[in-house]
Amino acid sequence: MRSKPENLILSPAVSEALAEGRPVVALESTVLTHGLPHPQNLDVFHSLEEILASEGVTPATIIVWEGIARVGLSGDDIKRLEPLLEKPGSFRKLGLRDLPLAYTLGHSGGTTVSATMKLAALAGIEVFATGGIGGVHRGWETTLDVSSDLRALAGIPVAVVSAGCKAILDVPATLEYLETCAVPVLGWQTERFPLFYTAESEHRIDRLDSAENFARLWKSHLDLGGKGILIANPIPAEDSIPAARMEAFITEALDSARRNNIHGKALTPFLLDYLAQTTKGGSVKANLALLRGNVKVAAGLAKAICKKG
Ligand code: PSU
Ligand code: MN
Repeated sequence: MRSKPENLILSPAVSEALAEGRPVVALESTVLTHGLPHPQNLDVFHSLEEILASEGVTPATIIVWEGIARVGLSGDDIKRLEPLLEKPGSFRKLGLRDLPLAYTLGHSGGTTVSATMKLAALAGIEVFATGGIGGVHRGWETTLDVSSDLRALAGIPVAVVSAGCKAILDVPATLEYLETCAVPVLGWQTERFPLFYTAESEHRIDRLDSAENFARLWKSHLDLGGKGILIANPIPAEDSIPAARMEAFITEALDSARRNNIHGKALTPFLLDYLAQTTKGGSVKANLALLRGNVKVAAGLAKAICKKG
């Protein structure tokens, strides 16, 4: 028998917004705990929450803290969390499968896309903004390393705004997997799948141009029994890094991961950290720009579905 999710707490702001039918956007926390160095992680947390607030949308950053999943953080929560975000290693990386153990043993952790989608859905939130989803890793033919983010998109009814998928992945294989799972992949005002740091790729996708059309499409998708949707929003052109330049760094990062025998859940943070160092912060700057862009688009989508009536 399923119990009421007693390890899930909504902040007062989030539960009021949801009760009143006002727009809410979920934000993940692995980017804060594992994706960005201090102090950029704190800066980005504040700036993403501010962007949403300025759009009239309630931010719901999702994180697990001492065995309790928090959906939305109050000012006091943030004050207590800030010193922990300064210390690397204070938080685990929690995918969906890690939540039961975290609840049981009182772990604290940043939630990945898969865990954040699940917690958002349980809270009643339909739109979630992240940087870039995980996907099929290069070398999957031998490692079988496919992110549970893809299974989450296949099974959890949340619309995820992301700058395509992480460029470190096997991008065509990731797109094939999403097609297999019947997950709509829609380019936000583009017909070219974005590659996280790079605005465009040669991979063609279907295009969606307006929040009004998103609201209609979302309703049809749910009526048809669909679950997740990926809205692929390119990094702003002025922040885009040419794919060939990034690819040289990515090849180096993958080599280093292989030499150091890094795999499993440690792989993505290792690769992103390697890129942050070798690009001398260039990848971090791009990551911040695309996150901001994704949050703005997500705000528009959340507002549009609130009006759908
Ligand atoms: N952003 C980062 N570092 C990360 C992630 C995001 O800068 O590690 C997380 C995301 O939360 C994404 C997850 O859901 O990586 C995918 O990890 P994996 O490939 O292990 O499934
Ligand atoms: Mn993996």
